[in-house]
Amino acid sequence: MVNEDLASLVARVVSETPAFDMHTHLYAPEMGSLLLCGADAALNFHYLVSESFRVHHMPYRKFWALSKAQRAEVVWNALFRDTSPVSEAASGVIEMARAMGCDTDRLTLTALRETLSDVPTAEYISRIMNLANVTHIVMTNDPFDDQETAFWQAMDTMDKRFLASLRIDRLMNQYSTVAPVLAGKGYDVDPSLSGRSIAELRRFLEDCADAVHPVYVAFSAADDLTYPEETGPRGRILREVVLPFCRERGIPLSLMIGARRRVNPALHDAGDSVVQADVRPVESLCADYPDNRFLVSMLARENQHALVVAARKFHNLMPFGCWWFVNTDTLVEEITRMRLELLGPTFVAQHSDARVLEHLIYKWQRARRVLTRVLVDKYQSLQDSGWPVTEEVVRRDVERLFSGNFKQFVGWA
Ligand code: FIX
Ligand code: ZN
Repeated sequence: MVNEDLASLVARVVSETPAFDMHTHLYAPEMGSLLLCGADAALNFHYLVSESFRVHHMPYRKFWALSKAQRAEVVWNALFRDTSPVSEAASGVIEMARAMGCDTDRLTLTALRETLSDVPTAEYISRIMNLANVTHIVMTNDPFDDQETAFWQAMDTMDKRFLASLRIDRLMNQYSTVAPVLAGKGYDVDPSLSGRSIAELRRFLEDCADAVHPVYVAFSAADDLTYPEETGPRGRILREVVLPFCRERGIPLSLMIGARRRVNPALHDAGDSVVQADVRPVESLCADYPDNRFLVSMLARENQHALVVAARKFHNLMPFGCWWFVNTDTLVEEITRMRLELLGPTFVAQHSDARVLEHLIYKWQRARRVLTRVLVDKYQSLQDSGWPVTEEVVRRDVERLFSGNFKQFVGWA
């Protein structure tokens, strides 16, 4: 039987401790329409879109030909009118509606539209961040997205709560398609990485970093990440460009492994899937590059244990968050328990992956509920063994899990 005092102490400290959201798809408000918010954006979230097809079975083309507002209605009807919203993403809508003051007893799409704002004013952003108790939001900044890079020169003057991360998926995974783009921008590179290509790719990364000051550099991979990687350009770009760049600038490299892209392209962003990957390339990178730091999240449930064990072996490896398909109540609990049991509170407990501003609310409320459950259990055992579990102790641990470990790892002051 859990001691009630301990349970409420932990719940209070977890809810009071601010989180540093180290991976999102949100953007500073100065970046205009890139920052999504409001009911229609929330209902167009790709998690909900893919779930809605299981109910309405609409032809894909017909769905995508609809306006954003019409698609929101289709999703609403499928997941909230014709079905009970019990899934993680659907129940998240209810949770955020309630936190924003909607009457969830008789929630309608109209009420949701009236309550959530489509315009991310400074006050609205502050309100959402306060509800989520999030102090900082790390964006995902793609140097090959022209809509985004148009804002990069002004990045220094933007809302300081939003920080950049340099997302180089296209450079790493589609080099042959970006080489001509880079050449067009004045970098002397070619698809076979000959001549000055390596030095010029380094210059490209330096220019990007000077513009956005990323807290880390990141790329995602499926199960094809090998190390050393001898075929294709990625291995060379990693060894000769990205790792030295990160090392010399003191920036960690974030690897997001296990996303199998466009398994069903007709679903657009909702069409990506999961694949079990090999943890050995991560171990080898950590071993061969002790002066580099690696943030790693893996998408497959089956990879979580090996990743945690790898983090016991390599202190330059920081497991982070419970990503996408493992960001469900059951799996977050399993993963968080496993990490605490094998690593103590030395990992990054969660990131939101929010695509719509209001997502911060339910994603963080849930992260807090699960962490509370797990910590109460762990502290109860300690207390039963006579170890003093004070508020100070709980606060220190939760602060590390929600922000301190990340800040220390990226050297963020
Ligand atoms: O690669 C990523 O950063 C993923 O999080 C996204 O691609 C994905 O679409 C997503 O939003 C998952 O939560
Ligand atoms: Zn993401």
